[in-house]
Amino acid sequence: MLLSRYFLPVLRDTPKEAEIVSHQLMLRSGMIKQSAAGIYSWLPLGLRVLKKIEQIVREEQNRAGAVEILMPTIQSADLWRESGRYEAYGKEMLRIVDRHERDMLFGPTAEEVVTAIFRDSVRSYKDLPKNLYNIQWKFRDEIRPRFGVMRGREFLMKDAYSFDLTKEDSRATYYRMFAAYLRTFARIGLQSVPMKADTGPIGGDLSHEFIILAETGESQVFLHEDVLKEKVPSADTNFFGDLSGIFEAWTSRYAATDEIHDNERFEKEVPEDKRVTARGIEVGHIFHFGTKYSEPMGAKVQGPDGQLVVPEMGSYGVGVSRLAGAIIEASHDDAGIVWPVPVAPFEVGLINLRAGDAATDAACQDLYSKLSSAGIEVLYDDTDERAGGKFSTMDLIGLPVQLIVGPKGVKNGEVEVKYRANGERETLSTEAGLNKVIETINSQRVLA
Ligand code: 5CA
Repeated sequence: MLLSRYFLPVLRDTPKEAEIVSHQLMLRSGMIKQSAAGIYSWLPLGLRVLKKIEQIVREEQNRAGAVEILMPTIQSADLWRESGRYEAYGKEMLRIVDRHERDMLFGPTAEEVVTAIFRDSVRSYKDLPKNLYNIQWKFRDEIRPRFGVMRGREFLMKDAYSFDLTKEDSRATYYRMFAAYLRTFARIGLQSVPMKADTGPIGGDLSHEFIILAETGESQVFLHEDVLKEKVPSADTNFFGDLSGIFEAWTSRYAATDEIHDNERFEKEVPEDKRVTARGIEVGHIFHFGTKYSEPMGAKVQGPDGQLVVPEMGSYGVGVSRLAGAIIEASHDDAGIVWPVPVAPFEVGLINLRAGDAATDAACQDLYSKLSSAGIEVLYDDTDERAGGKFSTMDLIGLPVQLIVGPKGVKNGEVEVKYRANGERETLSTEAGLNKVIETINSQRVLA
């Protein structure tokens, strides 16, 4: 992509309305634009990040046997009357009346819609288990939308819903989603910690939040330091085998948010030098709630002995748009964002220090096409802005590697490579620089 053709409305000053660094940097780097309180447009740079997060979430859901669908944003109130949640959900639900005076709503979650899909099309235990997910916009009329996309009113969520024949099977599904979440956040470049949680309006007997540690997090968290050393399941894990060992390993030590924190237990179970108190951001939340929706909504399948069985359910959410902010909270410096390669909007920023100079233009064009042919995503700053402005924009938008090309270097057959994460720079021959950039990006793209 040529910067001269791109739409990158960067701001030099920090917008006053933004309280936390991710919100400030998302506005400054032209990723998002507020449209109304808690409602944002995603501009090109932000949209690329959002799509990358979405794709990683999707790949890990698919790996764990979940099947993608797409449910509507607008739902019928009648479905929610069947589950008994229409009145209970309260003011966070945006209620709409259509032209025929029918009560509709903008979905804050989709347990009812998916249970209705299931009940009308699955009849036999032989069709179980099923796990259906979608990545769709949700609306919750939060009383205090704040922190940009971290607590929005409209936000993108991945929500999966599982149906199993027995409690035992649905536990196994819960563990599978648990393991998938560990991989998902690790692939995004984040260290997540699962913590036992309250179930709130979703309900159920078993629930975990996945928390990213960051100073600006909304929750206070308490944990045993060694939880941070647990290993994430590798790609060759058999996701359809017994995953209870992974679950046990990650949940055997103390880890809780302030909502359910028990200080006496914390001090009893965790040696003093292992106690970590920090702030965290909830990026995922999983629930195991049995027949809370399947029962009242009449979802049943024929069991092996001919009797009707009400399936056991769970639901599993990831805050896809919130993650864009959470990554920035976890990865930035004074100059701007520092994107992990797997979610970077572009992988390489190519900087032409003398746009208009024929030799420099030709060298940049050559590097641009070679990187592109190697499958690297490049944002090429071909504008005639001064060098200082180019450097600060590149640092602000946080692309992992910068390739800097000026007339002097071109004469000597050299380029400069800068690594955004540690600020290191090196001057290499053009060919060595090109290979180094390709190697660096490829080595950081995927988690084994
Ligand atoms: N039905 C369940 C699971 S699919 C559910 O709705 N869970 S939830 O309420 O915990 O939301 C799932 C995830 O969405 C949260 O972990 C959080 O990351 C994200 N989320 C929730 N509310 C907001 C919000 N107002 N803004 C941005 N993200 C949000």
